[in-house]
This record gives sequence, C-alpha cells and structure tokens, in this order.
Amino acid sequence: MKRRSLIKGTLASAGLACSYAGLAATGNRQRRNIASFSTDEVKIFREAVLDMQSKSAADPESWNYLAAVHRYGPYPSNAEAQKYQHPDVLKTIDFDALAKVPADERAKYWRACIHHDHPATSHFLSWHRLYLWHFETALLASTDIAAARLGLPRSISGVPYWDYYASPRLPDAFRIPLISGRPNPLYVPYRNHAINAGTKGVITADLDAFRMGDMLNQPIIIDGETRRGFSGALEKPVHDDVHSEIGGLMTNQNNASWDPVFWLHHANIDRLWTIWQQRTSATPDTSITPEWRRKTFTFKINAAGALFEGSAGNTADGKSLAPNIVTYDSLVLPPKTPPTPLPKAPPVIAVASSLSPMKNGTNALTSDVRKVGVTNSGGTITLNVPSANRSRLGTLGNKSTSRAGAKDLTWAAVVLEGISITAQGQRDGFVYHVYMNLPATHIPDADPDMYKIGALSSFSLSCVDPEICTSGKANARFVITEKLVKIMNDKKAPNSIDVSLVRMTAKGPDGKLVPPEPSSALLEITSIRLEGSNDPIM
Ligand SMILES: [Cu+2]
Repeated sequence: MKRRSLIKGTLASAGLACSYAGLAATGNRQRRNIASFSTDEVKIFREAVLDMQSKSAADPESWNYLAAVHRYGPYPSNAEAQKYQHPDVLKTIDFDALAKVPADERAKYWRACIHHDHPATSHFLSWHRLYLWHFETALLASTDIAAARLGLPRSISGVPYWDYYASPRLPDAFRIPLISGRPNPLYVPYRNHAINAGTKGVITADLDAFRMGDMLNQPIIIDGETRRGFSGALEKPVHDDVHSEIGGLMTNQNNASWDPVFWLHHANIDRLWTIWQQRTSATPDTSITPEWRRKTFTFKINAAGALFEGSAGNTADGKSLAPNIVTYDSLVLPPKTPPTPLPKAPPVIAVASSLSPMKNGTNALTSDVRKVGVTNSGGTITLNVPSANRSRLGTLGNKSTSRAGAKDLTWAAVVLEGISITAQGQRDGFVYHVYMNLPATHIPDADPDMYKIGALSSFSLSCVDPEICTSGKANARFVITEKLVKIMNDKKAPNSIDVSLVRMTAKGPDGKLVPPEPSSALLEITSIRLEGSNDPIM
C-alpha cells in the first residue's frame, strides 16, 4: 500500500493514511442542510457536480468513478446493459466508458458498498461514512474550482445533507430540469414523477426507534452471528425507504450513486448516526467488537495511485471522522412522528388452494400461489392451511421438551419467492408494509405492530448481481412464529392466513397524506407460501 503522506491531527492520529492535495481536503469540514444554501452556494454546488461529471471515468475524482465505487452493473458495454436495464438508465450511465477502466482496478476498488445482505455484516454505516468522506474530498476540490470560476467566495466546506424529516419534499434544486436553457446536473428525469414534481414527499420511518434502548437492541449479523446493535433500524426502514420512494436510479443499488441526491441522503444518514453516537457515548454499542473495529476499507484517491485507507474503528465513536473533523450544522433529533394508523386489509388478489407434500425439516405448509402482480392498491393473499398441516402448525411454541417431538415445528415464516420489479416499479419505486391477518374493517387506535410482519422496498429487492440473477428476481422471508403462537393461544391453529401488502402513503407539500395513484403492477411475485420447520435455527 502506498502511503505518501499523512494528514496531521486527529485524522492521522486515528490511524487514517491518506494523501490529499488542496486546502479543502485538510481543513475542517462542515456539512450543512441544503435548505440553508444561498442561491450562489447552490450554483457552486451545481457547477462542481458538472465539473466532476465531465471528467473521464478513469479518473478517480470523476463522478462516474466515484459512483462505481459504490456499485454498478458490471456490463461490458451499453448494448449488453440494455438487455437488463431500463433505457432511461443508459441516458445517465455510460457502460462503454466504465468498461474502459482496467479490469483489475474495477475489481479492486469498485462495487464495494455494504448493504444488509451483500454481504451480511454490519459495516453499512462505517463503510458509507468512509466513502462519503472520500467522495467529499473530490467534491470540495471541485467546489473550490467552481467558486473561483464563478468569482464567488469558497463557502462550501462539506457535502450538503437533506433532512427529509423536516422537509419531505425533494429539494427544489434537484427538481428543476433546465437552468438558463441548459440541463440541470442535479435533475434526473428518471425518478418517481410525483417526487420530481414535488406533489409528494418521501415517506420516512418512525424514528421513535431512536429511543436508545430500542436502538441498541436491533438485531444485526456480524460474521454470521446475530448481535444486538445500532445499524439495523437505521438502514432498512429509514435508508432503504428513502431510496425506494425516490425511484429510478435511486431505487436500484447498482445505479443509485449516479443520482446526485444520493450524496445528500447519505450525508443525512451519517448525521443521524452521529446524533445517536453522541447521545449514547455512555452506553457503548455492544455490536462494536475488536474484529469489527479492525475491518479496513481502501479507496483510490487520484490518478497517481494514492490511496485512502480507513478502518471501521475510525468511525466507531463518532469522534474520529465526526465530529472532530466533520461537523454538522445541526445535530437535532427528528421529532417523534405520529404512529402510522392501522390500514385496512386490501382486497384479496390470490388464494392458495392445493396441498404440498410434508417432509421432515423445512416444509411448505401451504401450496404456492403462482404469479401475483401487485399494484399501488396493494392486495391480500390468502394461504389456506390444509387440515393435515394444521395439527403440525399447532406444535409451534411447544415449550415442554417431554412433549416436543421430532416433528414439532420450531418456526414458521411467510415466504415470497421470485419477486421481480416491473418497469413501472423501477421508475416509481415503492415501499409496501406486509401484514398478517389485517382486519378488513378499520379499527381506530389499534397497534399496527400487532399485524405487521415486515416490509418490501424496491431498494432492498433490487437485484445487484446480473451474473447470478439475470432474471432480476429476489426473495423475502418474514418469520411469524410469535404471532402464530399468540393466535393459537387464543384458539386453534388457523384454517388460513391472510398476507396483505399495503402501499405506504406519503405526505404532500401541505402536509396532508397523498393516496397512491392508480398504477399497473409495480412488482410480481412468483410464489407465496407458509413454511414451517423443526430446524432449531431459522
Ligand atoms: Cu444508500
């Protein structure tokens, strides 16, 4: 590893090796709310993005290179990409240009992002913190150039963030197609239409989960072992849902980092993490282990081959990269959002009727439903449980070992297999909440957690490995053991289970809920069933 120089101060003493030229890289950075940017600052930011976009994809400080570091579809050419990608993706991403970067370099530094399942670690927040710092270094070099060119003061010292809790509507600077007759580099036509039009905002998860005890108790998987820590609750409901609601490039892991709003979203996620880290310094996150701290990530900084190496340990206490080096103009926790009212079950769209054979181990307890299309209206799928399987279902939660037989079930789950996102689903993006046995009549003040078993978002379902899933299909599994045991404590094993997919409703500029527009299918599910197993491990 090349280490040409070290930055003096906290960063170097924290063990980060880097080599940056220019004042912006070595000075303190302040990340400000985009809403506080003056017209001139927005202009500088826009020109800087344009500057980065115009650099060759082989240049590590270019927009294309930095975006590909996150993730990209490794297609050898535009012609090949066209087979798998929406045509609008090719208007933004030039796969021919990306393919010209040497293969060993692409393999070493690109497609490096870490999200929940790829692979299953808890470095989502730590990796993205280092990545954002790395991107920001290149951005600040470009904002300095842009400011000088425009004859404006250098007032930007960090990547702006978008606080979608305070302002759910996509910031204006990102929604204007043309600036003085030229295309606005912050505008991407391939997004959800209502988001781009500003007629609805993104849906944000209830950050009531920021209550410290709850946040420390989120299950996360580290080295194949489940521990309790912070990452989970911020990643899936907050991070993934915002990606999913913007749609288009942002809703696909391979393309997301090409939409300029990506960086403002990640700066806000980093800010939320910083808030939490500062509030919990007295209660250490037990998921942060010595192995976790030792994990290092390396980024290529410039064409001369200088490298930036950061460790997860540098990000762990909120004091190495932030706040000593990076500060935010506000570290105020979003207000407690009112609980989502309990929705009504949408109409039945499919029923499973025939029976699958039972074996030992993991079994289908209901038959498959074949090919269901889900629109904005959502839908309910009824899974009939045949009588032979009903008695087996009744063994769930058998605590007494003397009674527990080899065939007793230890867990049950609703399995959705072969989920594909349609072209409209790709453009619009979506978040569905998934409920079990949701009543068809409205029950005011009922607890949604009584029925909710999970969520399906377009970002978390996006297929990121074309070589292993050219069909672009994903799977989901929602464990319902506890809910079933509760039902069966009251009465016998059920004859059927209803699974409802409910499209989440966003707020408009007036703060009122905007019901989803009618749509064709946003996603298709090949197979839905109930599974049970006597395997002790889920
Ligand atoms: Cu992201």
